[in-house]
Amino acid sequence: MTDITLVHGDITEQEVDAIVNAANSSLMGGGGVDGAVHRRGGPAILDECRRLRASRFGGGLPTGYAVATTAGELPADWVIHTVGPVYSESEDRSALLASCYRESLRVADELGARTVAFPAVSAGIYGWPIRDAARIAVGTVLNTPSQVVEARFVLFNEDAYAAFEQAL
Ligand code: AR6
Repeated sequence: MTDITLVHGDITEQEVDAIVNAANSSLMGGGGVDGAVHRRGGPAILDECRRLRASRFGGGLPTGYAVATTAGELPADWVIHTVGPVYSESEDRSALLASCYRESLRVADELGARTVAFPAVSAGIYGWPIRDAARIAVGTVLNTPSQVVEARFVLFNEDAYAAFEQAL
């Protein structure tokens, strides 16, 4: 049974077994959470991402998938990179967003991670409305069996925190 907790803050500072990165399919870094993860985690993360691109994910990590690397200099042991869908008004992509959480928990189980911190995947640069993103995030984690004992949603601002509180 996974306990869901909500905190205000910066995901890169979390002392958990694994943090989830809201990456893009290149795995080569970007802004938002991804920028902070690579900036604070140091070059070891990008080195491993490059190796993943050269081996398993030549075409990039597909949307809805997740893959782990070292967390470099971050307090966590691992970073689980997942690629959220860009929000679309004309197409329902919520199954892909749910897949990000399900796959991240699956990878966490493979690693033996028991505490995992998540950002609000897709709710920043990828434009997902926060209330809907929160509903999908909380609902999927609650409905996905795993060995993770704490799924901690780390919310960067007041709106995001309120949306997750309501979803919970
Ligand atoms: N800690 C916790 N939450 C954060 C942090 C942080 N340090 N920084 C931002 N947020 P985003 P996406 C919140 O844009 O929408 C990158 O360029 C933010 O307020 O990081 O999935 C990637 O390379 C928002 O609520 O991820 C991709 O190209 C949430 O985290 C693209 O952005 C997610 O915002 C992915 O966009």
